[in-house]
Amino acid sequence: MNIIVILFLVSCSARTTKQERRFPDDFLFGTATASYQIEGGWNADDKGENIWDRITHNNPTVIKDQSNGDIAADTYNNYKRDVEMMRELGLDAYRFSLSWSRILPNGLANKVSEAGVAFYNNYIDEMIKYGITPMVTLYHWDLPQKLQDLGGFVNPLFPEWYEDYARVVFEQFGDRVKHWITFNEPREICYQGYDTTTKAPQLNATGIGVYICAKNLVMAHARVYHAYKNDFAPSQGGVCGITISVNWFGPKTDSEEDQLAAELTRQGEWGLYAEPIFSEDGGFPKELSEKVAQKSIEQGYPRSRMPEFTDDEKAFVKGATDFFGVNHYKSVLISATENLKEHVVPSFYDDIGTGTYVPDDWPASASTWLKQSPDSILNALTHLKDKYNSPVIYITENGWSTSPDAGLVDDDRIRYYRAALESALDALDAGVNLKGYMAWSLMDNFEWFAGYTERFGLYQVDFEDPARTRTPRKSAFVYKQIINTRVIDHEYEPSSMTMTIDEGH
Ligand code: GBH
Repeated sequence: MNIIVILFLVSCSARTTKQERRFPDDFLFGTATASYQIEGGWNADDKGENIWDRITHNNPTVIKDQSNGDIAADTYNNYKRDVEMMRELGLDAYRFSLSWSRILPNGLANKVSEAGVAFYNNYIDEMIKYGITPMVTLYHWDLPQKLQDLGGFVNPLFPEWYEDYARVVFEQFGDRVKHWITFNEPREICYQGYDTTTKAPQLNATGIGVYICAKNLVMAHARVYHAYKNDFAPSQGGVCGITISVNWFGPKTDSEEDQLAAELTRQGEWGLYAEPIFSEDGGFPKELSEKVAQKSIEQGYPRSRMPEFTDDEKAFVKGATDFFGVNHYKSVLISATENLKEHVVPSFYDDIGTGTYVPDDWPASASTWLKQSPDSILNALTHLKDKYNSPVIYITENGWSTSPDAGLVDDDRIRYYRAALESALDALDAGVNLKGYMAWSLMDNFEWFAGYTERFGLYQVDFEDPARTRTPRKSAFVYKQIINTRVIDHEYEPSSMTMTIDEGH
């Protein structure tokens, strides 16, 4: 009798919590990857060289294990296996990026590669065949080298080149692809690539490069958005947005100066790219642009190092998006007075002038920059909701790294994903217009300057094996269960490590 009552109570309470916290049926669950990180085939057919081919070949010591993406996970030859993995997981959607120089070997649109287009047609068709929604990023960091030789993102013609490329892409793939993302992570393109040496093309134009790049990038995004809306969306019927890395930067204390410091940091880290597109006023973020203007004059520059948008440009860019793609990994606490570092003058971090702080007791991943942070997604997304009038949001990346020898039982990754998805549910409860979630990543891949020393995959990839065999980690089974049930069951343990494709996928 007693046992029956207890069993009844247990099953009842389990059911109510599950029913309270459910992801909607039309919520898009997926995984994300990027061309240079997985494809390989770096010189297949007539593909042109890009800036990651160039840096890894000419300057390999900047990569931690001196590796490159020449073969990577060899998706160029394994794309059917990739789609099989998507079906195993039961994904609704798959986010991947196109290699510009695979499609346009010269960067410019005078020549379209048949082989490059055929590869992406095959990949997309294979997804469509199994009901998986492709979400395509036009640019995830692999600029054609020929365009870099002309200055890349800081050449004033960049927005034109980018629109030419995008039009080719929409013409070729827009009949099947209905979710477009223009850029992945402008901050990493502009700050890391042009203001520092931490990403290709390592321009290191401190305090200058980031701002010129930011304006050109935002203008290029808007051109492509308008081209799509005017000339493709009416017949193709899709949506077009941008993905920005929005980690949470909260004040270390409640003091007014820490709050202002946190705001300045947010303006620099992601507001430079979000504000011109999503804000009411348009243009670069106010406090930061005033600060940079003032410092520039003090430093002897004839004008601000941060360019301005004309009124016409502001109007062109404002509202030029259908959604806000958010790559979110962590939180950082910001102080106006503590942990201030010496920075080169001029430079982006000298301009911002705030200190960062990460509590010691937040769990650490294999990446020095990544710690599991409480309420991180909730804080970031409710902030965007309040600031920008409830935009449609997709989380286009979120994930956790383990070390190469950590194997298949990745309980720390599972803990991270469960906490992140709880935080996403909190955001949904708070009224955030969140439509989907893409886990980074479907499989292990080339992790930029970290090479293959950090692994983000739900599937492990054996990079010693010419076949680049993929094997599901424990987290793959847990993610599959969440997608299938729309519920986060913290007790769930996979009964075996054998993956199958369920009916309907
Ligand atoms: C994403 O960036 C990228 O879109 C994706 O390609 C990448 O694989 C994934 O993260 C995992 O890293 O080395 O200390 O200078 C996330 C934001 C910003 C995280 C730059 C790594 C480098 C820190 N990234 N950061 S450091």
